[in-house]
Amino acid sequence: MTAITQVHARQVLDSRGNPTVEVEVTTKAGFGRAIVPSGASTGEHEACELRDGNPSIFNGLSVMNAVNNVNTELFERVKGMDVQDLKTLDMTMIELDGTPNKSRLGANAILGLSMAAAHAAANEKNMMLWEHLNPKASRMPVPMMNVINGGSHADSSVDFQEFMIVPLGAASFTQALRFGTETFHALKKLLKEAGHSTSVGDEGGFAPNLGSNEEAMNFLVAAIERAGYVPGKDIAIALDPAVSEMFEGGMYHFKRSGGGCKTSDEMIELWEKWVRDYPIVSIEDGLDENDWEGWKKFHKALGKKIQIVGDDFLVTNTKFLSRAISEDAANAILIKVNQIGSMTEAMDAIHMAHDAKWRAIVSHRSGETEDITIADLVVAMECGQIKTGSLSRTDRIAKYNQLLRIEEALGDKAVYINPFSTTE
Ligand code: 2PG
Ligand code: MG
Repeated sequence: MTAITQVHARQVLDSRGNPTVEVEVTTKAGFGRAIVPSGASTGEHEACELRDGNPSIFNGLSVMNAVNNVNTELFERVKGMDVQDLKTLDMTMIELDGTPNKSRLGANAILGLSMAAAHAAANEKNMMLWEHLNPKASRMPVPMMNVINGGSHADSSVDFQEFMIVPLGAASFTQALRFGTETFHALKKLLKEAGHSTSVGDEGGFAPNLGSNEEAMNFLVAAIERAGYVPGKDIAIALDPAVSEMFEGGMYHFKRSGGGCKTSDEMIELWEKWVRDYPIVSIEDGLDENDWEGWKKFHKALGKKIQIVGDDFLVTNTKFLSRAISEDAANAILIKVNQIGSMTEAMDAIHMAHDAKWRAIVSHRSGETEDITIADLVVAMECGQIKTGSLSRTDRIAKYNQLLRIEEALGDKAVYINPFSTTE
C-alpha cells in the first residue's frame, strides 16, 4: 500500500521569479507535493543547488537537469520503496548521488523528492504533516518576523540583512501573529511619516534607505511602542546581519551605509553595545562563516545573555554543528532544509542540537514559494522558534497561515513558550 508508484518533477517559479523544483510523489493510497526554496546569501558549505547555467535561459538559473534527475534516475531508484520509511528513502538517494554535497543529482532534486515523500506519507494516513512526523508534538513556535530587509535582500542603504521582531510575550501563536502584524503596520506608518519608502524587500519587510543601521533599530523599537507593546517584554528584537556577505580581505565592510570597516573584535564590540542599547534576544551570523576564533570569542562575550545562531556558519550540517558544539562556538543552529538537502539530515541536525541543549530554529529561504513544509516541521520537531519572514507577501504568510491551522488543530494541547525566559 505504501510503495511509491509515481514520481513527477517540474520546473516552477519561486518568489523572486527564479526557477525551482517541484516534486510530486504518488503511492496507491497517498499523494504529496513539495517545492524547494532557494537562498540569496548562501553559505559557502551548503549542499549543491543544481542549476543549468545556460545564460540565455532564465539567466542561467533554470533547473531542468535537477527536474530530469528526479524524473529518471531518482524515480527508477525509489520506485517501489516504502514512502513511510523516509530515512531509508533519503539515505538511498544520498548514496545514489555519491558526492559529499549532492552535486551530481542536485540537492534541489533530492530534497524535493524527500519533502514530497513526507507529504505523501502523511496523506496516506490522512494526517497533517506535523502529526504524521510526531503525533505527540504540541509546542508552537515563537516567530522571528523580518520586518526590515537590508543587505543582499534589498537595494537599500542598510548593511545588515534582517531586523526581526519576536513576539515572545504573547499567550499563543495566534496572538503572536497579531502582535507582529500590528507592529508591522505601525512600522509602515512611522516610515511613511518620516518620508521613507514603504516598498518591501525579498522577505516582505520594508526596505527603506536609512541613515544608518542604528536607525533601523530605532524604528523597530518605536514601531513596537506605537503598536501598544512593551519592547523586550511583549516583543523583542532578533537580528540576522548575515555578515559573511560583508566580509572581504579580513575585514567587515559597511559599504551600503558608508560606515567604513571593522575587524572581528570590533564587530563583537558593536554587538555588545547593541545588546546593551536594544532589547535583542538573538543574533544570527554576527561574524563571518569561517571566523571560528571570532565565533568562540563572540559566544564567550554574549552567549549567556542572548541566543547566538549559526546559519551560513553551520549550514544545517551535523559535521559543522558537532565541531561548534565541542568548541563552544555558538548556542543555536538555523535549520534550512535545502542547505543540507534532505528532510532526514535536517531532522538529524535538530536532534543533535537538542541533545547538546542547543536551540534549533527552523527557517525559510529568501526565495520561497507557497510550500508550507517548514511550518509543520518546526512543530513536529518541537523547536519552539521559526524564522519565516515578514507580515506581507504570500510566500511568507503561507507559513504563518499553516501555523494558525496547526494551532487550531492542537486546540487545548497547544503550548506557546517564550524560549528566552530561561537562561541556559
Ligand atoms: C538567511 C536567509 C533567510 P537566504 O540568511 O537566514 O532569511 O536568507 O535564504 O538568502 O540565505
Ligand atoms: Mg541567515
